[in-house]
Amino acid sequence: MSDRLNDDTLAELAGGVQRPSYDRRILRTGIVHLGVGAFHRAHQAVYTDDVLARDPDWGIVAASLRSPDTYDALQPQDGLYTLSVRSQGGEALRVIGSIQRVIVAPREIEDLLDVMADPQTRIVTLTVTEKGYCYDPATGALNEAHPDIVHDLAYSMNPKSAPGFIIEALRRRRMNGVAPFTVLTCDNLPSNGRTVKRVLTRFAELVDPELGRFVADEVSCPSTMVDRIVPATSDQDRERIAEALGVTDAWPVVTEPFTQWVIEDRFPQGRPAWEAAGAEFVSDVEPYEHMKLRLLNGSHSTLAYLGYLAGYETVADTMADEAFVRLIRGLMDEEVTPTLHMPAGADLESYKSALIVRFKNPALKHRTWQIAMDGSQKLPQRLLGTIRDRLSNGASIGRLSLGVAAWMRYVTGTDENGVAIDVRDPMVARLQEIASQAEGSVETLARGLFGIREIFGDDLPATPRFTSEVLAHLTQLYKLGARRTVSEFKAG
Ligand code: CS2
Repeated sequence: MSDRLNDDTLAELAGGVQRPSYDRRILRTGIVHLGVGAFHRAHQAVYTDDVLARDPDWGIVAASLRSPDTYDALQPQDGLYTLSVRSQGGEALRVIGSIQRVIVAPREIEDLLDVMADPQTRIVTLTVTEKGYCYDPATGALNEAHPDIVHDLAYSMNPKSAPGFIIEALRRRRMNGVAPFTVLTCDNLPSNGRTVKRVLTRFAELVDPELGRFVADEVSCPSTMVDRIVPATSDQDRERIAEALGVTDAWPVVTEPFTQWVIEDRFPQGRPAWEAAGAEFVSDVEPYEHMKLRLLNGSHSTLAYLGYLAGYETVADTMADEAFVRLIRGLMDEEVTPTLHMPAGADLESYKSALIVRFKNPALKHRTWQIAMDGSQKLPQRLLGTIRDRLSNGASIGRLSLGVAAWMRYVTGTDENGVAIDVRDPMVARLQEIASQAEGSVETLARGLFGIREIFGDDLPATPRFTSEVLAHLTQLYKLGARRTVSEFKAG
């Protein structure tokens, strides 16, 4: 077996592999990151790696809030890992050095709170996925009945959830007279900064009303739009990358050439010069966020449910079917674009054309099953917000409602051949209870799922144009299957 990637073997790496251009030993920790998954390592950690040579104050301590897997892979590597950028044109490898240390939160609670409370830490970034915020997807308010929130309010010094860690760390900073860090969410939530601020303020209020006022008045939560497609790493990726490096990397991350980060510039304690790495600082992220969530993620979820049901393993496989390309292009051009209000100079046409190319990238094995996860948390901002805008203008929702119907068909947990689907969703028990109670009636199934207020709110289930279109598509999906439904799709 070859050596492991780490500070000692860095110098031995095969030629052509880019490596940190700065001295890692002099880094100081300026950022704590919560949720050290592949996305963070292919996005914010890379932007930060780009600026450390000029400013060593922004090293990252990254925490997993649940599993020790990333720690186990990265700790023996001194936090180093490989970023593989893949396209049809080939693969470029780069070793990223910005993560100084990985912490497994459940077993090192005090360590994590210490570093979060340290005055040197000035930003806490997050990629904990939609469900990690413990909020109600339909209203964006803290879900006070969430088991982790109930736990964290009862034992606030021993938190489990992201809001629990942040508020306890802010409480300690306030007690010590240390200014609060900036909270920078990098998840695909609607109005992500505002949502996080709302969730944190409410949580703090429940701990102590004065702390609530402090969070409301003093803590900055800029909104961000983050974009880079990062599929789960496979064993094949690991083998290919080890071969190319000449050393073993237990957990490289694989991504596409495209990357984008749009951030509201509200960092009272300072920030890295991420613009030097290509980040865009703006005063209002919302138009970019709508563009990205509705065009990219809305298409992604639609492709994931329909593609999975049609028997396609990856997004690229799905996009090799021209009928799906037509559907997605129509979804973007005719149903999403009219709902967007972009600042002058934004080029939606090139963004959409680039999206089609990105989805088709055959070098990325982005499984439809992966994107299909957690639909209950994703549907509102990816499809339902657009549907509401369209309905209020009396405009068509044919493709958007087909996406919703495909989600309904998918979460029943049985595919078109009668084979079980491994549905991953925080609401999976409720979804499958509804499916089993429907006893084969498509109408009862749809009615049951529309009744989930946390997803559909009170308005959509009471809007016959919406419910009847979804039901018609769902009926079609059962009758014809996903492939024929897509190939025979006609805009109404
Ligand atoms: C995907 C996103 O898994 C998913 O739900 O839609 O992770 C998507 O790849 C990123 O948002 C792209 O920026």
